[in-house]
Amino acid sequence: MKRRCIVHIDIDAFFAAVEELLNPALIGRPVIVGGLAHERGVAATCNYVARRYGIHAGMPLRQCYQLCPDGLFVRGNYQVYQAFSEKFFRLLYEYTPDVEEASLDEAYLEFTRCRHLYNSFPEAARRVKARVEKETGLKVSVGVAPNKILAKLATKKAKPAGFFEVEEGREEEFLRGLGIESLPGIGPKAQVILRLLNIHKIGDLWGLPRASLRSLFGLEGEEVYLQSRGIDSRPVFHRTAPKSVSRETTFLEDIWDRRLLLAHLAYLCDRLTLGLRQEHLYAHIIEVKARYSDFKTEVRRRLVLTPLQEMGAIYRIAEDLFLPLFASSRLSLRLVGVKASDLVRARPLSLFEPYSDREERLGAAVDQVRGKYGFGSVLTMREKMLDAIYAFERQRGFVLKTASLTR
Ligand code: DCP
Ligand code: CA
Repeated sequence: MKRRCIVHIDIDAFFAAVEELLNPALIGRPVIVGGLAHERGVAATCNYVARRYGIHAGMPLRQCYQLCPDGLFVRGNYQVYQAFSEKFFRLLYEYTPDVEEASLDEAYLEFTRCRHLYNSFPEAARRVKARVEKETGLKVSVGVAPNKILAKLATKKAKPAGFFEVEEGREEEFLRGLGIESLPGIGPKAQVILRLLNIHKIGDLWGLPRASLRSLFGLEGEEVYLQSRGIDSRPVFHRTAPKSVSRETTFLEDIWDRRLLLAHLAYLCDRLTLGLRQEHLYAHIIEVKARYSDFKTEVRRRLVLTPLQEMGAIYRIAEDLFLPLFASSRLSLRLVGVKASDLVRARPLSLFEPYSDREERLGAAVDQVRGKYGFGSVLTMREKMLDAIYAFERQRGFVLKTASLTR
């Protein structure tokens, strides 16, 4: 089998680096992005100067201030970062069509398919790095390896502004000395357990039989076993972001009751926001659709300047759009739908409010509970009303049996 060539590329201190580029007076000083020092909320990121003070992404701003009172705090401007991100990816696609957009500032490139275009992969990867840095003005770190996990670990090693290649035959040597915390499968809890067993480096993990890992961590243990050996066959997955996400449902019988209609609307919004979270998308346009018993269909939409992902915020708009549609008609409804479009990837930052990841954490917590106990385990008051009407299959999740639900 031919050795694959994967390049992982990640912008250093992305938001903070953009701020430095826009305002060179910041360079060399600790910069914290996400809000002002006295504000509530947490740091979205900080530059490497600030990291020397112990500051990191996710730290409450007040704590950042305590660690570094001389730090320069900026709220940040999401639209600007988005523009840099788009430029970053445009450049990458010039080298290969196999680009996986892993996050706003991070990508995997695969050169395996277009190997005939390049004499040397590491050299090609260096060219990509130089080009991105020249065209965007931002520093990037680059890792080159035969698969994704090794490439990502190589980038970590290269940070900041570096380049690291895991050469053929030297994979073991590379992995051996890395800390166990660098593996994605090893969370804080697993770290504590392993450290008690005097396991600190990836190389130390090799001594543990597969069965022990499985009894320690269950299925995760299987993951850890493979990861610690640098085994990873995941393809570089080029996915284009969807243009829109929508959910709609046709009722078994036409509905006239307003509260019941709003309950369906809430359920659809809930399903819709689940889709947005899974794709890491935020919507600028929210749209509501109503089809009356005479099959006439009406659509109302609203543009929001701060893109939304959160259920409550999207539901409020959907309800606002929906009520007049319903009030203006004496007919009952046979279908309702919601749609989110003009989608952007990554979290919005407000110019007027400090950064906070409260909503994302809430969404993630809800998804986690539902993953375990089914969709119906967490419902809003409105949705609970549906619970009484439809027989929800809790084992298989929350399913509207009488209605078709389309993605
Ligand atoms: N980001 C965010 N919220 C987080 C983590 C990151 O808003 N919890 C934003 C700010 C970062 C950008 O995404 O600038 C990229 O995230 P990274 O994890 O790649 O962090 P940085 O690019 O800031 O630093 P590094 O040099 O470690 O990659
Ligand atoms: Ca980064």
